Amino acid sequence: MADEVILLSYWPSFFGMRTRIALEEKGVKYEYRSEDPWNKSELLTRMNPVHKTIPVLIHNGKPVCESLVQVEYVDEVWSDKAPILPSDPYQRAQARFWADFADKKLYEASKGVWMKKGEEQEAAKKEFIQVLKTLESELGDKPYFGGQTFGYVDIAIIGFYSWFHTYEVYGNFSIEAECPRFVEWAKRCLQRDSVAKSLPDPKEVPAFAEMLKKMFGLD
Ligand code: GS8
Repeated sequence: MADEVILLSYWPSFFGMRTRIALEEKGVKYEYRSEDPWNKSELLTRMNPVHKTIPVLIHNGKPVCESLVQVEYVDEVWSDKAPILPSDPYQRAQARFWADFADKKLYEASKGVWMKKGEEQEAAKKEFIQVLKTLESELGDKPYFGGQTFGYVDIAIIGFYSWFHTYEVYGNFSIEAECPRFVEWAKRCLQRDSVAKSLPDPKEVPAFAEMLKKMFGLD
């Protein structure tokens, strides 16, 4: 029986982009179902009863929650091609460390860049650039975070790039001027079909961010 794979996600979600990229890398056919995370469907709350967040990957009726868990799951189930995590246990541990760093540091700092104002925003911008510089130094001269091939850490981080234009619009700064090597890496990743297909047009994100700010009463 063919696998039934459904992804509940939402176009501007960089978490959802991770799972899409992983599925595309593996060439897995899947049904994409757009879910509004702020107006949750019965299916979403049933499939992710703990967090009720997107993305949710549903494989033959069974849900897998949390984007990084989904990427690892996809890698393990469709293990015959395009490995995502390194096979060496130490390298694998390092890859998980940097993906976790992206969630804890990059995501947190990025929020302040477009959601805050004044001094808080300036502090968030500084922190955000600092985090990118830390990532640049981890990348070093390698084409991808894992070395010569596109992999787990690249997948964990690249979706944030689709929001850079939005951060720049709100933060009134140039990320490329501060972190050119990070942007070079992002452009390299975008040359892959799996990434190009999964990331939205950055020019469409500011209007979405504006709508979110209104919804959260931040303006
Ligand atoms: C984060 C998912 C998340 O925040 C993951 O899957 O990696 N750690 C999780 N999803 C958001 C939308 S994307 O920003 C979401 O579903 N929010 C709705 C809510 O919090 O109720």
